[in-house]
This record gives sequence, C-alpha cells and structure tokens, in this order.
Amino acid sequence: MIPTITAFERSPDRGQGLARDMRVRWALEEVGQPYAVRLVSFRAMKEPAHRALHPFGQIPTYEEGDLVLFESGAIVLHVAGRHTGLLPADPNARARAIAWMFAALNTVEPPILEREVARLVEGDQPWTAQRLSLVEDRIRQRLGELSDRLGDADWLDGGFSAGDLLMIHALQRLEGSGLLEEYPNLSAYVVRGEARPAFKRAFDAQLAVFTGQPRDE
Ligand code: GTB
Repeated sequence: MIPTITAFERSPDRGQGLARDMRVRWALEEVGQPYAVRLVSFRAMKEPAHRALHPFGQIPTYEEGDLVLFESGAIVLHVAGRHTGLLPADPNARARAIAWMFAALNTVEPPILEREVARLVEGDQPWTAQRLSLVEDRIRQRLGELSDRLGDADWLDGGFSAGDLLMIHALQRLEGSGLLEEYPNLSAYVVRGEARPAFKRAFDAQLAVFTGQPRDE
C-alpha cells in the first residue's frame, strides 16, 4: 500500500527542504517505499478535515490504510520500523539509533528552533541581540558536544540510521549561519547526508513543488 503524506502547497522556504515533510520524504526514499503527496494550503491545514489527521493543524501527516500519523519523528520511526535500511537489526544498536532520533528532536533541534524564533518572530525586539547571543551559545554547546562524539566517524553510531537522518535535517537549519561552520566535522557530516541518493531524490521532489516542475522519474 502506498502511503500518502502531506506537505506545504507553498513552502515558505521556497523549496530549500527545511520543512518537515523533507525528513519523511528522505526516510521513504532511503527504504525504497513509493509515496503519494497531498499538498495543503495554510488555510486548509487549519480546517477540520486536516485537523482530523493532525490535531495541531500542521504538516507532515502520514496515511497508510487505517493508520494516520502526525509528528515527523514518529513517522520516520514508523517507516524505519517497517522496512530495512534505517535501523540496525541488532537490538542494542537499534535502541541506540532510536536514542539518536530522540537526541536530534529533543536535545539538538530545540535551541536551533529557538534561534529561528528569536530572528524571525522576535527579531524587532529591543532585547533581540542579547537573546540571540544567549541562544547561539546554547547551540554552540550542543554542537560542540555532538562534534566531540562524532569525531572523525561518518555517522553517529556505525552505519547510517534514522538517527543520522533526523540529526542532519535538524542541523541543516544552521547551514550558512556560521555556527555549523565552526565545527568542520559537523559541516562535513551534513554534506555527507546531503550526498546520499535518497536525500537528493527527496530534495528534488519537494523542490519540484516550489518550481512547479514534475518529478524526473
Ligand atoms: N513537531 C512537528 C513535527 O515534527 O512534525 C512540527 C510540525 C511543524 O512544525 N510543521 C510546520 C507547519 O505545519 C511545517 S515544518 N507549520 C504551519 C503551521 O503551524 O501553521 C516547520 C517549518 C516551516 C517552515 C520552514 N521554512 O520555511 O524554512 C521550515 C520549517
């Protein structure tokens, strides 16, 4: 059965792949699962039909037969659990990969999102510069710790996993900020993720929504 996901009809990032449907697309591409996409407008997202799928009126959602899911992390975990390729078979290694998924969403991504709020939502406040500096220090703390753990390895724990997928997608929000670039091994880690064929297919598919071009397949 081909699952259907939802994505922005018009993503504010103009196809840079920062919206969270990108991580779901990437996971589906990694495991070779074809999928359909239903595009939704900001208005439609808040209407009852979409809220029946997503209580907070957001994207992405995931529909597969009777199953309806929201939360990109839960969707990636579901996809990873149903297919091979994103979680190791060994139970302990699998548990560690899932820990990295949670680390990406709960430990590394939050200060990165705080920075977006400080810049984009609160950017005109008299205290913005002070707040940004505090938030950026918190980001540096996490990036330093992550950089130390990654060292010169390719991926966080053995082979590429759903933990890397979510971590790389969270870190991408910092590309070009100067912050990620302070940690060359993390910059290289993100580039490594972006070089994966599955990433490229997912990226091109979401970019095609913005440019209005059909997918090349
Ligand atoms: N925790 C949820 C998840 O991981 O699925 C968060 C979902 C979420 O934030 N969805 C956003 C949304 O639907 C899109 S991804 N927003 C509309 C709304 O809340 O009304 C967040 C996002 C949006 C835009 C950019 N961008 O333009 O760069 C990047 C990321």
